[in-house]
Amino acid sequence: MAIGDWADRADHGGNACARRRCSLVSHAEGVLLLCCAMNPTRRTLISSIVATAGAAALVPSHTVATLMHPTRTPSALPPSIILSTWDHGMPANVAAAAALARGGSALDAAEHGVLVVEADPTNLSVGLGGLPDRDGIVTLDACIMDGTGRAGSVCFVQGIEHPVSVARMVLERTPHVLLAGAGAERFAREQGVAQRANTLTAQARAAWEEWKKTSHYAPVINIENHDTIGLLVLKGDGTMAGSCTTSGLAYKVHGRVGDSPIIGAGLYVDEEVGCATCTGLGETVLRTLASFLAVERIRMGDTPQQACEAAIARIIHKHPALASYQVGILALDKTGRHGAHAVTKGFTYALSTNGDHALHNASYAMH
Ligand code: SD4
Repeated sequence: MAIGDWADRADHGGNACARRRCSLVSHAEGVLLLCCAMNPTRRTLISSIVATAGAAALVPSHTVATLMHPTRTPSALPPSIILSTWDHGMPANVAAAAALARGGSALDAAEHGVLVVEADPTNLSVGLGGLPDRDGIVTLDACIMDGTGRAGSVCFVQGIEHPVSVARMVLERTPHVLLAGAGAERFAREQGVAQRANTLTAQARAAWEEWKKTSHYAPVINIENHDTIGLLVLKGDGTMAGSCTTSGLAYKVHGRVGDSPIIGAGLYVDEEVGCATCTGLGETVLRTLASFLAVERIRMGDTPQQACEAAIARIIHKHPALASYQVGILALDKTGRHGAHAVTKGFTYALSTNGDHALHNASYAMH
């Protein structure tokens, strides 16, 4: 598939292109094209594209919010904030900001941001380019949630290019929260989503073949393999949403589902308080419901940073025998303050404030 096709599908979720109605799409596509050609220098390249897009392309989201809510004055509005995991958070944030700038909702931004990463065939831990399970099969997990508590998830799905969009369909078109496996795939097909043959990319196949030589299971998650994308949005009107999407742990047991599609584990959003998302070794996050824990800590008075540190401390406390693993957590409160913390060094996150995008290193507990 041509890079342009990937970019087009990413920005429009596989639906008909609406670019003629949108003057900002070309900027988002610039990032998408770059994203699809990731290489060792991509951080520098992304930064420069992001800077260009951020400075020149994006209408400040408080302007959009003001247009949509004319009774509020700009000075009364919190800034629009987008927070997401790892280096691939940069192009995701740019796409999410573009969705807000087009007048989209926080939920639109949460979906459109991560579509970029799902569509990147070179990404080894998100989307159909991801590393497979032990049997050589890529299975995907994703969820999306808005600030009022509406949530949708899919897990253990195959051949679906944009599981986050199917998760959104679960949210908007069913009375349920979570659909799994073949049932989720059938639901997606019924909603008009094309299911593709679930073949490995050449890159993923080569890695799997190499792994099979030893079949050594070592869930090392760090900047080198980029990991899951979780993305949090606070729109200028105070509404919130989040999304989380992954191919899960490489070489997992077939059928394994991680934290990413589980509401409260990989993602939790409550716009009365704040939101949080996790990345890393999902079993530790499932056992502690770390995203829910962080949001509840904010509810009890923690800053987002304190909440992230408390969640990571709980994970470490509950896993004393576990050596050499990584979990990163991000949190955002309703006033726009953010937090980021990890078990060990190396967790990066992208922070965007009113169209100004920057990559940061999170603090970490184990030195
Ligand atoms: C999971 N938290 O499935 C996710 C992250 C992951 O490779 O494993 N990424 O546990």
